[in-house]
Amino acid sequence: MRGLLLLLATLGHAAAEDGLNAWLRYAPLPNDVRDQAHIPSTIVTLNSTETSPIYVAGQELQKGIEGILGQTLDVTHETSESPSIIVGTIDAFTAAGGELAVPELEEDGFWLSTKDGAVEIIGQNERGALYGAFEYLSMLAQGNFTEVAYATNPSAPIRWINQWDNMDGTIERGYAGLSIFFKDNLIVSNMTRISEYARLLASIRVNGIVINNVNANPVILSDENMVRLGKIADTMRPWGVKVGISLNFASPQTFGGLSTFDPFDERVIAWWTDITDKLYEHVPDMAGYLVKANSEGQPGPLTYNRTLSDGANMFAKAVKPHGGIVMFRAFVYDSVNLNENNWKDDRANAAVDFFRDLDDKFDDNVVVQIKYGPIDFQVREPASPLFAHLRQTASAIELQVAQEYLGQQCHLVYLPPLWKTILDFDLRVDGEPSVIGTDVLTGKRFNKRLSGYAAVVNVGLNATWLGSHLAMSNLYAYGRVAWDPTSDPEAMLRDWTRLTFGDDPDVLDTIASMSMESWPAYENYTGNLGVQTLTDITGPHYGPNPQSMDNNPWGQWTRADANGIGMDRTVWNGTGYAGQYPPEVAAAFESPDTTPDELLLWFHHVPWTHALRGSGQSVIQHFYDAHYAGAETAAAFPRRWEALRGRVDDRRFEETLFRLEYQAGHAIVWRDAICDFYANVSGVPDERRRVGAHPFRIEAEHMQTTGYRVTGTTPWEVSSGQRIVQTVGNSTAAVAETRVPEGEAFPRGQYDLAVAYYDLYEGKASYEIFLNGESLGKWVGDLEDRLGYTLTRGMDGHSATRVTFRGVEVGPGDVIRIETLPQGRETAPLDYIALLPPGVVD
Ligand SMILES: *[C@@H]1O[C@H](CO)[C@@H](O)[C@H](O)[C@H]1NC(C)=O
Ligand SMILES: *[C@@H]1O[C@H](CO)[C@@H](O)[C@H](O)[C@H]1NC(C)=O
Ligand SMILES: *[C@@H]1O[C@H](CO)[C@@H](O)[C@H](O)[C@H]1NC(C)=O
Ligand SMILES: *[C@@H]1O[C@H](CO)[C@@H](O)[C@H](O)[C@H]1NC(C)=O
Ligand SMILES: *[C@@H]1O[C@H](CO)[C@@H](O)[C@H](O)[C@H]1NC(C)=O
Ligand SMILES: *[C@@H]1O[C@H](CO)[C@@H](O)[C@H](O)[C@H]1NC(C)=O
Ligand SMILES: *[C@@H]1O[C@H](CO)[C@@H](O)[C@H](O)[C@H]1NC(C)=O
Ligand SMILES: *[C@@H]1O[C@H](CO)[C@@H](O)[C@H](O)[C@H]1NC(C)=O
Ligand SMILES: CC(=O)N[C@H]1CO[C@H](CO)[C@@H](O)[C@@H]1O
Repeated sequence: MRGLLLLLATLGHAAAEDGLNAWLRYAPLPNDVRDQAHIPSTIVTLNSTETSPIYVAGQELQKGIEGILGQTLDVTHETSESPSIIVGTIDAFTAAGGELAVPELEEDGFWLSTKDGAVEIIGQNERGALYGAFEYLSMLAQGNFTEVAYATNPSAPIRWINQWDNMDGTIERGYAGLSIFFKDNLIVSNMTRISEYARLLASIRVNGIVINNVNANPVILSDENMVRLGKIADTMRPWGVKVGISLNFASPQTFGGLSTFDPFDERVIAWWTDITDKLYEHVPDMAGYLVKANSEGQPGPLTYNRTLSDGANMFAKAVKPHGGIVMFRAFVYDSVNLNENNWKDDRANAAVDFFRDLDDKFDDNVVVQIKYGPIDFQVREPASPLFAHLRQTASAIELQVAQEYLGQQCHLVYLPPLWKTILDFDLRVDGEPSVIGTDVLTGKRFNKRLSGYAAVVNVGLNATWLGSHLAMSNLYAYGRVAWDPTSDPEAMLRDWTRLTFGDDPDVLDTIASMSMESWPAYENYTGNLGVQTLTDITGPHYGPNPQSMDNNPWGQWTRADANGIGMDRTVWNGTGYAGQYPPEVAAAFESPDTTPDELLLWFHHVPWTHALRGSGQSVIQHFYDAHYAGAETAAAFPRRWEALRGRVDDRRFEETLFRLEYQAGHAIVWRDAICDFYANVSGVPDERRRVGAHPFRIEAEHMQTTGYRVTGTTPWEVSSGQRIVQTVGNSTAAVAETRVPEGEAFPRGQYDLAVAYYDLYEGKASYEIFLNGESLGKWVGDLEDRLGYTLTRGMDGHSATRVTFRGVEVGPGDVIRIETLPQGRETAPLDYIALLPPGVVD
């Protein structure tokens, strides 16, 4: 019995640190800190209905205070004379006889006061009061017992999440397991994870969620799914989160059996009205619809020669009587007819071209949802100029917490510094301040009632939600940024870290500094100077594949050739895109002399030797230097994390270490691929002679092998020396062996021994490495189980990876031997081994 109890206790502890509670762990504060807390002994919630966010706030406060301070507070619903933590709406507070000199609260805003021994958490509405309770708990969890009294209001009314979950349970750009919402074309019936997700969203003040993919399957409109959607809404409503859905424009035809989906056809209008009315019977407070139309093969109104606004307004009219809104995506472009041979063709022009003349055509409950940049979630883009053109139409920005193009949560990339480049950007509309975050998205600049934020989020069934513990800072920060776009990225990160890992100063500093460097490092080792991410744009958008950018109609061109690189987007000689900005901004982007270096290649086609404004260095030398610097930064991440051993619970420590090690290896794959590729294209060698020179590597194709044959990769630049080996058969063991060269190259000493190989899915090859006959370690090609990125079947920039054995004693004449066993499609492909002296990253 004792044994069992002990076991249960251990399990309980372990479960608490699997990541599921994210930043809402309510971990106990140290006793000396606890002792400083003086809080009231009762919680009064001014609503006793169990589904009320006020009631939920009371439960959450009770649970949180119990965890953080070890005090069990009673929850009542009646005010009393003794000091209490009181939670309610302004109306309920006043009705209960409370007096409050509160600055004006807007929808969802709240007042928090901890003065005079009492705590007042008063919301403009029930949702606001719940947000206030989470704010108070966040302070307590961080040991912050300062007396405060302040009101806070959201920057914008729309603070939504877009899930790209498919009805079959997969997730488009999902890297953390299957959907928490769908399975087998049905909405799930188990609401546990959905409720937990709503709790997380409430704590970051997200008030709406669209649960299904914008590439929408109309089966979400089936009778059974409507009933189940009602259950999701009931589950999320107590957390103040409204539910919406993505629609497929062709549903009247493909799902409803009509002969058309023309938005002007009476039958089509009646069909949508009927569907909408039914949906609102199940979800009376449904947030509304999200629509991707006439984009990347999706149907839309253009099929019938109707305008995009005609299409959007059809939905707007259907939801209007119910108070719903329509989020209509501006991500419309022609992905078929763009021709790179035409110097003037430009996908970046599309959104403004499509929407500019429609500004006075949208109904007032349509919100045009605009991706932060004109292309698609690239590592660096200028702010979308469409924000300057929609003066009468409500608009929202589309950000990304999912890391498509940005390392798929297998690379640490903290995104708020990227968002900040957009939100702080001043469009200077009519020569007046028009900062995207504080002026445009607040609705103030153009006097809009509706405006705000949507973020694509890919939480899945994985206990970590996003597949990576550290990636959760992006979700946390998203909510805070939508509430206040001036939020400081590092301050948010530090709050998140204290809540997620506790307040050990070394843990705080390490996570803060690594995260703050992570996006600059990622930009360094992927695509620089505004050339875009340089990933495989026709494939999974993950590893390097610079040549995939050009010679196709997708319009993510680099125009790289022997003479130069970059898109000429000037008005005088290029695609004219720069001219889509208001005059002051357009003038700056028109010339390379006034374009910021980080966007140089976005706006200009320049010779490889073009000197940057900042460093005076050439474009190509900057590519080389940035890639080496970025890979070096990433190489330091696992070492820095390693120094926290024992200060972070084991499970989260090991899972994070594993990802950071992987990232360090993949950053070198990126570095070498991009440097080798552009050295070849430009013909300009690296001044510092690093590119193509790898004195510490021994290529697999130069090793003595049995059962292996020499092959290559696609693209060529993701292999060192352009050659690899893979096993001859799928089931027979193979060996690659080498002798460490005699002479000066590798004096006897400690080395990090790295092995570069390829990890495909549909197979798990096994490897064992020996030094002078003694095993150093084994591994299996099982990244498909351990990382969530989009897997591939080839030897390419996605499957290229490394393992590293640290501090191995090696000297001239030693024999290094790798024994492998292929499995399935995984033919134990090997690229090279590297013997790295301390401090060398290669
Ligand atoms: C209590 O909460 C319920 C559910 O949110 C709500 O409908 C009701 O109006 C609330 N009552 C008061 C007095 O605020
Ligand atoms: C404590 O929390 C308040 C309210 O969020 C904040 O203004 C203050 O900076 C925090 N104090 C510390 C030391 O973090
Ligand atoms: C519902 O899901 C939760 C969380 O995944 C799980 O723990 C629970 O067992 C499930 N309940 C049922 C009835 O399957
Ligand atoms: C749309 O207009 C074009 C030319 O304006 C015409 O050729 C085409 O038939 C029209 N399509 C429909 C579906 O009306
Ligand atoms: C979460 O994902 C990781 C890697 O993708 C995997 O190792 C782990 O088993 C997953 N855990 C759960 C609970 O799904
Ligand atoms: C102007 O555009 C042409 C292509 O139309 C291009 O070949 C040329 O290099 C550009 N001139 C400059 C100075 O960028
Ligand atoms: C990125 O590259 C630049 C240019 O080489 C370098 O100055 C900077 O330190 C690098 N930053 C990171 C975080 O790698
Ligand atoms: C063996 O590997 C090759 C690729 O090298 C693959 O095409 C083939 O399907 C594999 N066979 C099996 C049984 O997995
Ligand atoms: C491996 C590779 O693609 N090498 C290319 C380098 O560039 C020349 C042209 O300058 C090509 O002919 C090679 O194929």
